[in-house]
Amino acid sequence: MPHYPPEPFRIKMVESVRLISRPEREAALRTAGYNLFALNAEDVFIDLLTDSGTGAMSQEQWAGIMRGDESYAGARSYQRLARVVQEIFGFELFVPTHQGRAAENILANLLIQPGNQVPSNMHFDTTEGNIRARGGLPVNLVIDEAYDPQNRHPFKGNMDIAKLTAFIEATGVENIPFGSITVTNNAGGGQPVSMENLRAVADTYHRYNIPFFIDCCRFAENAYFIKTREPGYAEKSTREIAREMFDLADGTWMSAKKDAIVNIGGLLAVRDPRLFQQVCNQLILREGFVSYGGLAGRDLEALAIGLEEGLEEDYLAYRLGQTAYLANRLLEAGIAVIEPSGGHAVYVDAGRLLPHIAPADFPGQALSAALYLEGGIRSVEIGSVMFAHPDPETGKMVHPRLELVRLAIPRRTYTQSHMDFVADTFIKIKESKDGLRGFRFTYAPELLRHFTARFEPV
Ligand code: PLI
Repeated sequence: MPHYPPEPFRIKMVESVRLISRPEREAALRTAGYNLFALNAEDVFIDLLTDSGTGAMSQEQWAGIMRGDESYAGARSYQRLARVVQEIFGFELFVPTHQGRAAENILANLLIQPGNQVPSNMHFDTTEGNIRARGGLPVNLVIDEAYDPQNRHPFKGNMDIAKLTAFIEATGVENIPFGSITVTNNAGGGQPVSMENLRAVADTYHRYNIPFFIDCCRFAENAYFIKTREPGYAEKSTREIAREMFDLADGTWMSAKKDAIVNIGGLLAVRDPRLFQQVCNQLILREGFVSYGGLAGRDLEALAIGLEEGLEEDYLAYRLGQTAYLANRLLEAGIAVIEPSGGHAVYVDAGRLLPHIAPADFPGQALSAALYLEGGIRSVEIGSVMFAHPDPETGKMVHPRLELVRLAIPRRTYTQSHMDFVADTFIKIKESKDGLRGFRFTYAPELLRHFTARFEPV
């Protein structure tokens, strides 16, 4: 008996992966300064660093790549994408971008003044970075349940409406250029946001005339969670649900490298024609003409096809089933993960597994390093390495509430036996976990430091 719906595809092309020897892994990790981003991908056996741009494209997408129209302006592939964006998102005004953070950069550049604050359930790191880079302050207002890994609230990505209202009143509308929400909530466990909450968030922003943007890179997974978990949505298609989500918003940006199952791409859509004009001007300055935005015509074609494939329900059932399978195997082995399992990744509670390593010594980094050494598995720390920052007033380090390791599952890429190998590796690590040590920085940049920091063992 399979443990989750069988893959609704078969494999037509393969890419070899190899588990290099333990001494080779030790040397690779040392050379990388104990930062898994600095490893050569060939030295990784199962790569769960990210689900971003790492999925397998379908035969339709590859065929689309061959049909891509590379005209500089008004390409056929752009028009196809525009039709799909209009149908799925309901936005007439949009531009392609080369990825999600390019859209964030344009938006932050146009809308954020120093001292402004931008609320969300939880901002992801690039969004935080782009807001801070313009002198703004990202503010996370997710419900408290999100910080309790064992709380099985079905929509732990929800925003706390009371906190949001209090935040707006305290900050002043004039200091809030826009409000956002991330679906699913990547920084908080890939947890979905309910339609009821999206509606309440939109109502709250709109009551104060604050434009509402959705950071929507995993919107299809969010829509499927709504279908399966929220009363009243079982009979609606994920496509209808997605449209209902976007109808609430004044704009959205997407890293298409997630739910559109492409290796590169993004988009930014707005309703306000005046803002759209400014977006186009910025895009031309930084990314490319409005009908390609830093992408090739073939990328636009694959993106248009991937947006539709990413909403297919048999695919989503398998996709979320695979994540839940890995989460359940870890839970059965007594390894705490964020529950219920999220969409694109399993988030292991490293703080709980390694209580002898203080947040300042980066327990998530210690667990990530151990996973690589034990099984050649690459994960990413989502804890103090990524999010700890000095308090602007006191200068004291503020640590995030959870020290997590994310196992992000690329789309349509790994099989159930890969998931079993990952779970078995965790079980081995658990047996000798008390011997694991923390890490300290030998180099750390000011913003987005997890990408390029270097470490040494404490
Ligand atoms: O990696 P980009 O620039 O295409 O997208 C940035 C980005 C924006 N929002 C959210 C919620 C993300 O998850 C995100 C990128 N995520 C990455 C790379 C990840 O590994 O989760």
